[in-house]
Amino acid sequence: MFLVVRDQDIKSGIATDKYFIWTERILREKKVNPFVVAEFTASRWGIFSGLSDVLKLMEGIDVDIYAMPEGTLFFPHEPVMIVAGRYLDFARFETAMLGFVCHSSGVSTKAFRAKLAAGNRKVLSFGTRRQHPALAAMIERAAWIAGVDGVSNFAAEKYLGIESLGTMPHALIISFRDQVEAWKAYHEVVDENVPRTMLVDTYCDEKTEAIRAVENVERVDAVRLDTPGSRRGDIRKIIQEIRWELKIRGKEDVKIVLSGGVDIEDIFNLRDVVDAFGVGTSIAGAGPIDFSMDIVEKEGEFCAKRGKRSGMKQVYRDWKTLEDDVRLFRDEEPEGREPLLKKYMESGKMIAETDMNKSREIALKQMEVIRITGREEEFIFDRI
Ligand code: PCP
Repeated sequence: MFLVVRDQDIKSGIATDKYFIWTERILREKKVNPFVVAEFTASRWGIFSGLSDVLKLMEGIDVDIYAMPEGTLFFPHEPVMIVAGRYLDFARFETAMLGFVCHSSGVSTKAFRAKLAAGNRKVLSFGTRRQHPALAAMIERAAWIAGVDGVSNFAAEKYLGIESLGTMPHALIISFRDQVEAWKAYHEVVDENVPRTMLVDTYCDEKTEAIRAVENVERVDAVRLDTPGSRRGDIRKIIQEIRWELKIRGKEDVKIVLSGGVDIEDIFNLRDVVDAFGVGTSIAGAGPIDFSMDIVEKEGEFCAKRGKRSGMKQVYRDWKTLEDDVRLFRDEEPEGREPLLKKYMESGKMIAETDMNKSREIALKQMEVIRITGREEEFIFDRI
């Protein structure tokens, strides 16, 4: 019904670049089909994700796949994934494999930066509405892996098994015409375990509405300010004012949620006054990581195009510093470091599973090391 390439067409390999169709034909006709090792690298750092879809795509195809677990921080030129097999068996899948990891890793990397920028404050993924709805589960999964505290798309419950969350739209307030009526109705109807986060910027000044909310509704857990960009005032001052008014009314426990055009800099600059950030476009609309797939060995011999390093490689990490040592796969392991690339597929059979919650733990652990080693701002502001 919708203009989406179907699963079976991706799986059969028609969602590919035309030049692979010609390449297959030429190689077949000339009976050339070398055993190759191809690696996926980018010239920037990021958080790797999208592997689970690559494995589903390649299942049943006679290749071996090694990869960093999703959620792993990678640095420029490090292989995040390696595919080994007869070239003709996987040539046409380069486009889809790259699409899966480039897009997902782009979202994960931006979400990781947002979460790092927020310090101990929360980041919520609010942005699936900025992308094609067919991608909602992929986007929420990529953001979740990178450590966001919650996702808003309801489909995440069905597709990912994680609870979705949210507050209320302006449409609810406008439907009632009166904020207080809408807030009260929300409190009455919505499940008890859902935080009462009242949207306080529909008709009046945010401060005025926040006061009306706590003075008129039985339970208010948080207030949400959704239009910081369109206010002429200084949003920091507005938030501080709201905090003061809540405090003198004995409501200092009421949290403040900020959403609407929130980007990395806003999160970093306002994390001392905001409790949670609802982030849409900045995360969901993140640009892709420009991974490329390059052949680095052919029939057991080193080879690579110019600008790329030949040879199948392993990445060894020092988890205390996040420093990596890249060596040939066949070379000796350095001491005290963990090899990051693990074997996930052997001759088309999955031999290891991906797990988005374990991946999230990996991402959060790296965030902690970045904080401890004082490198926060390097990553937040993308200065690696
Ligand atoms: C949406 C929602 C989120 C916004 C988008 C996040 O606002 O309330 O806070 O997306 P962004 O980071 O790309 O701005 P609206 O579209 O104004 O919808 P509503 O008023 O119904 O909340």
